[in-house]
Amino acid sequence: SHLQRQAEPPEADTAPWSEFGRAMQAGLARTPRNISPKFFYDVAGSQLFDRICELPEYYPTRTELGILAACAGEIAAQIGPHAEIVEFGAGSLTKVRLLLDALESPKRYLPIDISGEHLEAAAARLKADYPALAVQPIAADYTMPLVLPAPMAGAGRRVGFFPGSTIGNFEPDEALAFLQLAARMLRGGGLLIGVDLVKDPDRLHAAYNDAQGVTAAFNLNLLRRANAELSADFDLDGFSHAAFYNAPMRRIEMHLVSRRAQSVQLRGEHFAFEEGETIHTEYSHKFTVEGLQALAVRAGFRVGAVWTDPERLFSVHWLVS
Ligand code: AVI
Repeated sequence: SHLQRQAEPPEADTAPWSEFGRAMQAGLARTPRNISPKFFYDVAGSQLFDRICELPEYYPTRTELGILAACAGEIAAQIGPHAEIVEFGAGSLTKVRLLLDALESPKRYLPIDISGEHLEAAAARLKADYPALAVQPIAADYTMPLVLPAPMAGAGRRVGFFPGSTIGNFEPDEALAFLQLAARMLRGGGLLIGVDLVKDPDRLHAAYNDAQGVTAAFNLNLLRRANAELSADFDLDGFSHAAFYNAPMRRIEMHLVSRRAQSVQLRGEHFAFEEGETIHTEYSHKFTVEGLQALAVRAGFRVGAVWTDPERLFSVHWLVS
């Protein structure tokens, strides 16, 4: 309203920041510099991620889909009839379709995603293909506690679905906190979670350093986003993509490396970079089957079945809550 507009601060640079703006400013002020990988996923970043999933070097997506397709019957038998599926960060609806097709009369699908508009559209398409299924999208940040709707009459188990090894993008303490939250939310049911496995470092390196440079574009898109949304002045040619496997920590690390000494402006504040100085943008932790199971037990789950591909690149775990 007019009144609200008058009450706004007169200077643009004292207006409230978006969450991305606050995170970027705080991340640049920190030593070493970093920012959460959740900010990769604006529209352009989500499209780049979809392209990553198709790359020959990026094995996780197609390997997980292969496991879900091959083991759908066994997975459905663990879950049982009339289940309610809660998906955390419902990106690709291809994966949940494999699950829904195998389940015996699934009752309801509750996809949770922070990007509400995208979610509504995806949910509408799914609803059209599964007329007997209740589809109820929830626009929320699934890393925060949230109250799920009460189970429907006659519903079977409430089952969480967290594919893609997204858990690997959390810091270890965040991963534990997420699993604890999920265990509480899914009491009496379980969690079906996809987790990338420790493997040959060359294979891992290639998956995050693809020949076409899509992963590099995905990483650098963060700076393009900061320029577009926050009026920052990052020179996109002044930074390069770096991704490497940190073997002792069992994780891929992605960074943006300053190619020269330079200064970057964000809302009137200047941030000096030395040549070679980095912004850390992502961890992608890799697990052993036993390591993931130990973490799940600490979070309050009981370990159920685990399915892997013949090469043991990727794993899908049934965790009972
Ligand atoms: C979404 N997440 C599990 C991906 C991963 O492999 O950690 C994101 C990604 N980053 C670079 N390539 C893909």
